[in-house]
Amino acid sequence: MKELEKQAIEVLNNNWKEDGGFSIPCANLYPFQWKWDSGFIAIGFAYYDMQKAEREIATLLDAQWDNGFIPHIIFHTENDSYFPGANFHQSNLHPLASKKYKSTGMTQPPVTGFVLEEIYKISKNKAHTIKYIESVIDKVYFNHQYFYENRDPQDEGLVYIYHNWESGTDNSPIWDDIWATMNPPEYTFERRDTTHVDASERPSKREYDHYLHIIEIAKEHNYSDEKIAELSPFLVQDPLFNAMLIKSNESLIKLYNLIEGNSDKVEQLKKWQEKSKKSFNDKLFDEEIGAYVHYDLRNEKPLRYLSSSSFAPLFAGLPSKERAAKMVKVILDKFGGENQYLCASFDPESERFNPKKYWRGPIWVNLNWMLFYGLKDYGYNAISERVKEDTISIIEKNGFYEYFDSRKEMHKEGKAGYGGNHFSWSAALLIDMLNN
Ligand code: 2M8
Repeated sequence: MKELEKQAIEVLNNNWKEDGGFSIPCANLYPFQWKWDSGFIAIGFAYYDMQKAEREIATLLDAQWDNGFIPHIIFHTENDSYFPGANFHQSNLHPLASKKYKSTGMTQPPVTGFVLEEIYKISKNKAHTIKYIESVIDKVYFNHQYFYENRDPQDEGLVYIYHNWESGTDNSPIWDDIWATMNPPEYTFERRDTTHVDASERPSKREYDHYLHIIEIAKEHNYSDEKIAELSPFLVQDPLFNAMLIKSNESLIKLYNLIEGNSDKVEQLKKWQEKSKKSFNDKLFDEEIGAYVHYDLRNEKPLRYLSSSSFAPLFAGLPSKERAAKMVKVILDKFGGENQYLCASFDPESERFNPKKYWRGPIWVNLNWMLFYGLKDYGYNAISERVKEDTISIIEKNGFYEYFDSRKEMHKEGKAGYGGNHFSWSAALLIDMLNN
């Protein structure tokens, strides 16, 4: 085993909380369980400790609400190193919220379905793993049902997110267009993130005002989906989020086919899938840009920007071969210059690009991981390998950071890793890439 893989295992083991049966993304900065982090982390565990992989997902699913919703943060412990915490979010306002766990009232990209399939592929004891999957898969199905029944007001097969934190790409420049339509009050609160990480690498105070304001609106209506759809100033169909749902639908179909007696669920999943795939391609592909873009459902217009989310649909097999070829050209022309590591999280040619600031430009390992597999699936082996080699290289040079500068010259001194260090999904997905 490579030294780097050993280090990755150490990062994961240190972030594991045995009592609660879950992992934190990173000490101090993110001291609870996050939904999509958990999925990526479980993939890493599956290579060397299947029991932890299983518990990670089981714990997440244990926090599911009675309407199928799975929250984005589960506050397993009291910890004031993070803001906004459980007391701010007040998930108990929703009548169907979990009585066992405090959480947020928003969600994150639905990765859990495809994570189960990944775990199954990695498993050396398939008979055991399929039994485990059988014990949890209905909860994931119920979560997809929640999305289709509550987050798709125009019955398009595309679900909305109502908060930038639901996208996972928190302060993406794409959201600037939405902030320009809002004028929230200047709230008084104490940020904790900027006590752990340099403020130049995190969102601004004014951005946080917007983030909190949307939650205040949702809270005023007890996190009612109907009211949120009617009133939230942020209502977006996100290509990353929807691609994750579609990818997970596909995995659920495959896994249910391995378990007897689920033909009704498979039929329903196929129906969702057909509609979702069609709308996704009809509505979210931008021919001029040559990739997928977000759609602002509140203001009824596309948000025409290139970001790493624009390429995530490759991972879900969504674009036709012709479209995939266009996307690859865009990746190489705009993100893949010889002085750049792949793949920046936002268009490096845009004036909104900032290579140090969180989701406004830096490289993220989870998005690279999807790109690596997506490109490989479409037969772009050389560029897929480049994404993998670049990912390994930036971690080797800097450590297991949360995000990385895309400019090669910045890596010479090994100080081009930003945000939190010893970050779980950077470690987990590196383990996967090293084994593929
Ligand atoms: C970041 O988001 C949290 C809020 O959810 C934060 O900044 O406080 C994002 O990168 C998100 O995608 C990630 O899941 C989370 C934990 O790693 O951190």
